[in-house]
Amino acid sequence: MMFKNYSIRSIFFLAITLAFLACSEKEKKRIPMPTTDLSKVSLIPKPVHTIPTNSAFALDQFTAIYTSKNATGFEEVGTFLADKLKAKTNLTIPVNSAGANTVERVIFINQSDSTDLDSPEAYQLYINQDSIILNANTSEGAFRGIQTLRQLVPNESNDTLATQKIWPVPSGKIMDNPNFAYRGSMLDVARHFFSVEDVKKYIDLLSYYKINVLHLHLSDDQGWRIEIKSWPKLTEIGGSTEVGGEAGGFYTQEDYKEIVRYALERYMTIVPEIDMPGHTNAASVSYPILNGNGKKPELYEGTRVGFSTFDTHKDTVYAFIDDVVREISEMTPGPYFHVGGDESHVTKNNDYIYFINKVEKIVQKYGKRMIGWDEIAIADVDSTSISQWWASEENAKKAVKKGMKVIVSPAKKAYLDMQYDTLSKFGLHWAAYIPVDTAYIWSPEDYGIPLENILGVEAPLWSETISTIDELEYLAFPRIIGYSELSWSIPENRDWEDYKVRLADQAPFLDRMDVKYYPSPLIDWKKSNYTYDKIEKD
Ligand code: TNX
Repeated sequence: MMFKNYSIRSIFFLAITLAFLACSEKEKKRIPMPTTDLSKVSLIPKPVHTIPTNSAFALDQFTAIYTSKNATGFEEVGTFLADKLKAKTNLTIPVNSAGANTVERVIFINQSDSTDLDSPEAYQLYINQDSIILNANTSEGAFRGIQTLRQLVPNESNDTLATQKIWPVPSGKIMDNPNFAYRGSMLDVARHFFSVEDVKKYIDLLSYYKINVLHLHLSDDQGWRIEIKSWPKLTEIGGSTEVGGEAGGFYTQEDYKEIVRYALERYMTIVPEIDMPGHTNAASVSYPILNGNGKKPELYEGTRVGFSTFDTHKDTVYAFIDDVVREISEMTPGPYFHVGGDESHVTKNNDYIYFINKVEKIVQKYGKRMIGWDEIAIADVDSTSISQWWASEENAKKAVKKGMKVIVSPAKKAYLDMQYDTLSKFGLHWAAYIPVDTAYIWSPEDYGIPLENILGVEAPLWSETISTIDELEYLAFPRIIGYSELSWSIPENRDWEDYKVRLADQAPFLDRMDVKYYPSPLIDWKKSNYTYDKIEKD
């Protein structure tokens, strides 16, 4: 029964494992395991199916990781897991080491060819007393699977079971795959700049919850944040300011590539956004020829929106956009380029339509799919372009009519920059106050957008009111954890009462990662008795 879904290759692989384990049988003493319940572990996002078998795998110093040979990316996934287990437990677990004769238990990360795992991110976890087998058809699926495994490892060892420290991993079977392919967060690095280190920390936290897209809002009225070699003043001038008159900043192309590389290592796609034709003051101050609002552009450090626009009729503007899209696309392996398109209040309607039509062609010329805020659906956009619905239901309907996919980001529910309540230290409240329960209790499926048009969910974090990583974390956590579940887990597996207990159990992880989350009074946070040295980050 347990092995019903195994492919021939998996069975062969398993046979080798069992033979290997049998060899070490002599020295092996089976450690009595506590009774467990895999279905009660606080996993977020909740997997599709969980079947407990009430025993445990004894993770300890005699455990080793093996991965499928010649399967691209699998060994790296194994090494990633070993690093994270080291940070959590201080165990040094070898990966694919030959002749480790002290090994008593194994974690196999196995490339399967099972048709049950047809979505690229699907995985199955079989946790037995002596082995954990993680099956996935792709290394991406294996990567999602090891996030589940990380969450299954207890925060503390059980020191009464044997002479060595043991982390009992509850046994059973998990079968899982995502509800939506696009599970994103957006970070506005334009209103306030965030360093490469800050962005990496955010990426690492997001990937633990299986979020697979980070959308970077790289330009706005207050700042231009990405080096463009053919237009150097964008960062020299446009990158020098931010909201509130602080120093600004920008990513060099090397910085951006490093962010992309770090994200890719976590199977996360970076979506670059250059917001236009509005929200372009920083570009127009750098190169006034781009400006279309009839005024002399000046550096801007306030928070008003909707006053800037490119001149949509100048060839130079499109030559400029061609260069920008080309340079950024060359550094971006992901399939998307976000052109913004929101709140262009001083661009005439016809000019806006003309502009988006032309920019879509440029994006396609460089092999990318265009994403834009919901307003872009009023232009003659292609069905391959994507609308990010944040405000207007009418625009969302137009997008669906055009056969476009939609990213669901309703400001009233999914905006991470909205305050939790009237006492919140940071954030705005123009759309709503969004306490932790409101952020979770809604369904992307229930907004009248046909299921086949929903690409996924994204939670944007605008940065008018935040300028440090601590402030970023205060607004993003814990709400982003809920959005991960809204985009990964099926509706039947989403329930606030159940979720809030699982969320409470995230506290030890968040504390270990030094995340300054908002300790919402709606959650009975698990007290963290984390004692292990904080030097190494999980
Ligand atoms: C609206 S949402 C904006 C942003 C602001 C945000 C503040 C959207 C597409 N545009 O320019 O930063 O509100 O919440």
